[in-house]
Amino acid sequence: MKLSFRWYGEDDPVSLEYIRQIPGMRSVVTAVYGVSPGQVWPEEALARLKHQCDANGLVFDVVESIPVSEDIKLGTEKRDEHLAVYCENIRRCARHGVKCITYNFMPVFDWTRTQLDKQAPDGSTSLVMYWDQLRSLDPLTDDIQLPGWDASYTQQEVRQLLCAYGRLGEEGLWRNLEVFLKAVIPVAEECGVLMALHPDDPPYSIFGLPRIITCEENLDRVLGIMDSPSNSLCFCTGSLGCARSNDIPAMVRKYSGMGRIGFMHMRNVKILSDGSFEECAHLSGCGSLDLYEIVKALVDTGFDGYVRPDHGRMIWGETGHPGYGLYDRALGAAYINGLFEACEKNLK
Ligand SMILES: [Mn+2]
Repeated sequence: MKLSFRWYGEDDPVSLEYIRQIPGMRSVVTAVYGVSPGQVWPEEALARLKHQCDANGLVFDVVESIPVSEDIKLGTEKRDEHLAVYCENIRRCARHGVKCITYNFMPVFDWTRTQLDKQAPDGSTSLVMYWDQLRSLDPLTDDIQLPGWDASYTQQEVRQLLCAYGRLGEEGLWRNLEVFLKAVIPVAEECGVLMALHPDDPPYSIFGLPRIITCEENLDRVLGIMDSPSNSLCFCTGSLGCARSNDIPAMVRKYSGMGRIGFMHMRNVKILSDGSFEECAHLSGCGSLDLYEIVKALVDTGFDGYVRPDHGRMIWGETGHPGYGLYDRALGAAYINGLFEACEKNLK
């Protein structure tokens, strides 16, 4: 496996100088920020990222993410133009050494949480999603702003998007995903890039929006649309793991065995009795997921893709991007290293 770490660029309080000190760290996962979906990424910005990583002995070869515009997801009249830009961005990333590009196909909102700094008994804080907080909200009538949501939309725009996706429905979203994959996967193949689709977080409908990257049946369907190694998964254990019905170690074993996982996001999550969830430390004993069984499934199937510790808690007084501090993600990386070393030595 290739150990990697997400970096939000020069504004990230976590520096590359610190990231390189994590044992076994190889790759930087980043993106060109400040460019809207549907616009090309300047070559100079990509060259700069590569240079910054090189200067720190790290490899810039994973992008997270190139966002997919709502026009592509909705299939508006701007779709073809945005698809052409998307393909151009794949080519540009590849020219600067990128091998894996993450994206998601979630309508309107990225990940959904109700609080970003919920304090645990040990004093650490983490992201949580509590149904009793979410149920009381209705984006069609209330002016709500949840953490993680794109603040650039006005409430009126959010309502229009919600209505448009309501009309589109799940099958409409599937059709638009198919159009997207058929346009970008051949370009990715040509460039030697893996497109890694991140699951919906959490993997079920929120506010009636269609969500399709949610479960084994639907992941099978995605991979079947284009039977190409470039049509791969970013398997996020914490996102898929918020639904008890997803058997995460079994799914990892299956898709890694098929050679269809380009990128692993590894984190743990604690599912509560009403289906709410709390992000927690990576250690299996701290949450609902068995990280040992997940790593064992990867090692048994000869996984050679990218792995990164996903969201960490905020500990030791650190502040910064919620979920993306240095300390707890570094602890996660060390734990992941240990699990891989043990599983690999056991195999021999
Ligand atoms: Mn993830």
